[in-house]
Amino acid sequence: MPDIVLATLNAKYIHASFGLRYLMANLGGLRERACMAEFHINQTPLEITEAILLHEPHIVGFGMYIWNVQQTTEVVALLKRIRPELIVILGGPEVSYETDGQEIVALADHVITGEADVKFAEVCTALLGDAAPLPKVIAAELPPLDQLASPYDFYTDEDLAHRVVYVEASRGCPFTCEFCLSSLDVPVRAFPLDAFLAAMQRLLERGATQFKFVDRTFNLHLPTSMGILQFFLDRWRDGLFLHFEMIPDRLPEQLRALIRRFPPGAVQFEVGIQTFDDATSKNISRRQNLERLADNLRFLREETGVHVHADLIVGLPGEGMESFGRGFDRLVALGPQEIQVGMLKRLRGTPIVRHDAEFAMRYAPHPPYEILATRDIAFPDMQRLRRFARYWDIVANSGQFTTTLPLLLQVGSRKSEVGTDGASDPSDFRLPTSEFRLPPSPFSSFLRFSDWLHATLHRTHQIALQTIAQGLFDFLTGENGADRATVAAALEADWRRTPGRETLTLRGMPAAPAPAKPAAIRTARRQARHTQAH
Ligand code: B12
Ligand code: SF4
Repeated sequence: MPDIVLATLNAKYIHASFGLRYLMANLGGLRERACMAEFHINQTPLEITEAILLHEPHIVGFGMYIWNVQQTTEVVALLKRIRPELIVILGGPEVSYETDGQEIVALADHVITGEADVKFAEVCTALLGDAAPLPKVIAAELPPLDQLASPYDFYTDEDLAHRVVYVEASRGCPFTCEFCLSSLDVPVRAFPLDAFLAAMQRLLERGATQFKFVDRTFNLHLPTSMGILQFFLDRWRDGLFLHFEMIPDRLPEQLRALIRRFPPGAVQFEVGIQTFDDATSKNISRRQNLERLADNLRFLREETGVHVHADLIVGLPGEGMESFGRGFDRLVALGPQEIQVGMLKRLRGTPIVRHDAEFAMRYAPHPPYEILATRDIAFPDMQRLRRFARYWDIVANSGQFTTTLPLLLQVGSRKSEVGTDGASDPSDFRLPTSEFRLPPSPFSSFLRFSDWLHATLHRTHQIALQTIAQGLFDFLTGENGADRATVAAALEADWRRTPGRETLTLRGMPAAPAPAKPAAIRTARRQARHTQAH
């Protein structure tokens, strides 16, 4: 039986815990006395507790993140009730700052803050030997990356076949965005590139196809970014998929030339933009060159097959509904395949708290500590934007309605502005007051749809795609007075893009004939749907 169990609750089964694999790899002589136990947040605390206790460990280490702190607190409470002598060690970003007052910290024996790759082994050695008692909170020094044992062999064949494989060529971020935990991770440190690429080679040989880089800013150091891209390009095979996080205003010509050479949909860039408002950028200490950003996004969309996933944040200090809307419209015009609208979260340790008083920032007290209201966005409007984000994900980011979406976003499409074809009457839906301040634009058009959809369905989750299609039809033809045949044809085209589907039936339209011969069924990936549409 292992003396040490390294456990964590992942956000979903498909996400393997990278942090635990580092700790396992660097346990040295204790490695044979340890095992990993990964769970996901939808498993019950009792089931998790039972599985951990089956190992009869002396020490359990938990990887703590914003997505698992509530459930892990229950697990630790159960473990301590059943086996009070069990030593519980916590680590990870959620317990690396503001440890005072956290329920789970009170329940645990030790907390190791920061990068614990090496420190965890040291602490376990001390606890399993007869060293002097250790303090409750132990700070890990930054580990020397060139001396760390590689974690990649701890991805099993099952991980490689069914889960996202996380990899990293560097740690830390030189930027100081106040909402982000990585702003505290200075300085930037790189893993030796040759050893890193050798590890990637082994993963490729073992059949890995999906590589998700967790480097905060992939395009920070040009020779390294180019070395990595060239490495994968030289070994390219069908089915490979690479994901990188990048800063949007740095894409020199040498990097552009390499990026152009990847096949469509094979590379995804997550581009953090967060806000287009200068004053807001200043408030959160984020520097970006908006002109270069626009030029780079245009390049990526027009000259490459890269899937661009751009992030905006709702609720930043100083950003109101209108300025957020203007930013959203600028981004829509730049045409990324996905716009991730995220609600601001107050992450433990981040300096954004300095704005709490001036901007009346109100965050939920429980994880994920989402913004509820600010000086510039009252709670009812924040709720509208939260729903906007959710519906945008379902309708736009999903890639399911790429033909219909432009009909919804086109400016000047309201019934009052373009007249009506005399179709169904609008429901008793009323526009919320702040709507009247917003000029017609993709943002205000989608916000109207989002308000209407919520007033009609009263929910934002568990909505069948057929229900969304009907909602789009009813809104566009009823509220916007669009031509019924045009909308039905667009929805039909979207529907048929996924082969093998039943015919789309829309209330208020005769059923369209089914296609003569269904095409072969392919894996329906979000990226693939966007690629087919553009
Ligand atoms: C992969 C990832 C995810 C995955 C989930 C992965 C999983 N296993 O389930 C997905 C994409 C789902 C995700 C989602 C979110 N994420 Co995320 N994510 C990451 C990311 C990019 C990589 C994590 C990683 O592997 N890092 C590399 C490893 C080596 O570092 P590490 O995990 O921190 O581990 C080290 C230490 O923490 C410590 N440690 C770890 N485990 C243990 C265990 C013990 C016992 C000890 C002693 C120490 C220890 O030692 C490790 C080695 O140095 C990080 C950013 C980053 N680059 O780290 C953000 C990050 C973890 N995510 C973050 C956030 C905010 C989110 C979201 C809320 C974002 C959003 N949507 O708004 C969501 C929440 C999801 C939900 N359901 O609620 C924050 C976390 C803040 C927090 N307090 O936890 C981070 C740090 C990003 C940031 N810069 O702000 N995320
Ligand atoms: S948001 Fe991105 S650029 Fe800013 S500190 Fe975080 S990781 Fe760095």
